[in-house]
Amino acid sequence: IMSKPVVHVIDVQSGNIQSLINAIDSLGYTVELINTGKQLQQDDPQILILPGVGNYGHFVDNLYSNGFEQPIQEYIQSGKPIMGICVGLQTLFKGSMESPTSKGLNYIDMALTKFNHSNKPVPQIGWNNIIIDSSSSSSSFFGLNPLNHYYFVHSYAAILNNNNTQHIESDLIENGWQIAKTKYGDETFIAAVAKENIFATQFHPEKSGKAGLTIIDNFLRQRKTIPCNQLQLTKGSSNDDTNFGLTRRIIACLDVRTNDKGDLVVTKGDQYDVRDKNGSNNNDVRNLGKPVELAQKYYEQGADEITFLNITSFRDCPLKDTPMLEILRLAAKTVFVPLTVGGGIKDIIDMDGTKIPALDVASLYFRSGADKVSIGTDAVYAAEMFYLNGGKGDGSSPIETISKAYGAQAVVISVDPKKVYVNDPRDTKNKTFKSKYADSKGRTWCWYQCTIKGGRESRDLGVWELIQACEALGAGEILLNCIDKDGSNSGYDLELIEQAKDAGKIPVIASSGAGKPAHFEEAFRKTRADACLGAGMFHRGDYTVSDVKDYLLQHNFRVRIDSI
Ligand code: 1PR
Repeated sequence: IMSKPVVHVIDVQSGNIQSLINAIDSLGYTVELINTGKQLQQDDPQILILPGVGNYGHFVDNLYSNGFEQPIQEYIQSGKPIMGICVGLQTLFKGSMESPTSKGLNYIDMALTKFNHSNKPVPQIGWNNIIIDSSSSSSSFFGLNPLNHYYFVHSYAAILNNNNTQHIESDLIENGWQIAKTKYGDETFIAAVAKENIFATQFHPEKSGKAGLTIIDNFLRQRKTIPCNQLQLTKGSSNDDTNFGLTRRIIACLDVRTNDKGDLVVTKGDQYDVRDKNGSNNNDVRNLGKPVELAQKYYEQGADEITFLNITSFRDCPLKDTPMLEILRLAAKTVFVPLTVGGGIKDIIDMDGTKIPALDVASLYFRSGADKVSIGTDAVYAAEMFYLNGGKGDGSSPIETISKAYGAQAVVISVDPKKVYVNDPRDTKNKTFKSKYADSKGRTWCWYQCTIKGGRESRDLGVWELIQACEALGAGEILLNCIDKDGSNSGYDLELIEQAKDAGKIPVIASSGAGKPAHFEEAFRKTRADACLGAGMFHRGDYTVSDVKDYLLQHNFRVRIDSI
C-alpha cells in the first residue's frame, strides 16, 4: 500500500484548523501538525501551510512565542513551497492596525488597515470574486478562477486604494510579487499573493467549496500552470454589485434535538413548537432527518453556510457528551463551507461540578470543525449586564472572551424576538418604531422583545438594544430569528430586518418565515439583509437551495454556484 503524502501545517491553536485538516485529508494527503519552531526545523517538511484566524496580534505573538519566527524564515529561504491562509497571509506583511504593537514577518512592506465601515458591514463575511490584472499571470495562483467565488471573513486587509497606499501595488510588482485583488464596496484589497515559493490567500480555500479545494489541491501538487481553457466558467456571475461585491448568502439551518426515542434528529417548529399537533404522530418531536446527512445534502445543493442549533441546550448534559460535537466532527469532514453551531455556548457547570468557561466550550466546538459559534440566551444576559454597567462590558461575558481569542467574525448572536405593540413609545424603555401593520387594536407603535431559552422567557430588552450592546462587546454577526414568523412559510419579517440593520454595523442574517424562493428575493430586494436563512422549506423538500439560487440569479442577484 502506498502511504499518503504528508503535508505539514503550522498549528498555534488559533481557530478552526480542523476544517483545513479535513480539506487536505479529502484530497488524499495526511496532515502533520507543527506546534513549535524547533519542530519545524526537525521535521524538515517538504510542503508547508500556515493558516491563521482571529486576532492578528494574538496570532503572530503566538507564532513568535512558540519560536517560529526564524524557522519560518529559514524554511522560506530554502525555496520549498509555503501557503499562507487568512491571517497566515497577513503575517507576511509588516504589521496590522489591528494590533499595532505586534510585528509581522515583513516580507511585504505594508501594514493592514481596517475596512471602512461607514458604508458597508464590517467584518466582510461572504463570497467574493477575484480580479487578476494582466500584470500578474493567473498560473501563479494555482488555478484561482476569476469567475468563481471564494469565502472571505475579515475586518483588516491590505487595502490598495487608500490615499497612502497608491504606490504600494507597483512597488510590490516591481519586487516580483504577483497580486490577485478583490473589491469590497469601494475598497480594493489583496486577495492573494504569490512570489517564487510563497503563495497566500486572504480568503479561506478550505471553506470555499469545490472551488477552494481545487486551489489547495493544485498547491499541494505544485501544479502552477493551468491552461486557461481548463479554468471552468461557472454560472452565477451576474454583474450585480449591489451587495458590495459579495454574493447573496443562502444558509441552511438545522435545529437539532433528541426525540422521544432518544435519537438525535433535525426538527422544525411552528413558532418554536416542535411537537406534531396532528396525525398519528400526536405530540412527538417532528423528525425531519439526520443532521449530518442533511448538512451534506445542503452543501451539495450549494448552501453557502450550514448552521446547527442545539435547541434543547438549556437542559444540562455533561460537556463531553454534548451530541453536537460529534455531529460537527462528522459534518466537517465532507462539508467545505462555513459551519456555525449554537445552543449552550455559555459558562457551564459540568455534571461532576467542574466549572467550564464558555471560552472552553467554544474552543471544543472550534476544534471539532465549527467556524463560528452562535450565542442566544447568554447574549441577552450579557447585554443586560452591559447596560447595568453603564454601557460597557467587564470582559467576562462569553461574547468578549470568545471574540478576543477567536475574532469577532467567530461570534454570532442568535436573537429570538417577538413583536410587541404599545399604545405609546413612552410605554417601554426600549426603542420603538411605527409598523406598517397594525395589531388587532389598531396600534402601530411596536418593538421587538428579546426572549431566552428558546422563546420560553421574555425579557425587558429590545432587539435594537441587544444588537447595540453585543456589537460593542465584540460580536461579529446577527442571526435574526423571529418567533412570530418561524415555520409560517409566509416570508421574513422585513421590518424587523431593517430595524436590526439600523441598530448596528455588523452583518445580519435574516431568518424565520422563508417558504419559497421568492421570499429570499423579496428580503434581498426590500431590506439590507446580508444573508438569508431557511429551514423548514428545505427539510420538507419543498425547494432545494439551488432552486433559491436559480431564482435569485433570474432576478439578477449575484449568487455562488460552486464549480463542478
Ligand atoms: O440560548 O444560546 O442556548 O441557543 C439556543 C438556540 O436554539 C438559539 O439559537 C435559538 O434560536 C434556538 N432555538 C431554541 N428553541 C428553538 C425552537 O425552535 N424551539 N430554534 C430554537 C430556533 C429558529 C431557526 C429556524 C428559523 C427558520 N429556530 O433556527 O430554523 O426560524 O425556520 P423556517 O425557515 O422554517 O421558518 P442558546
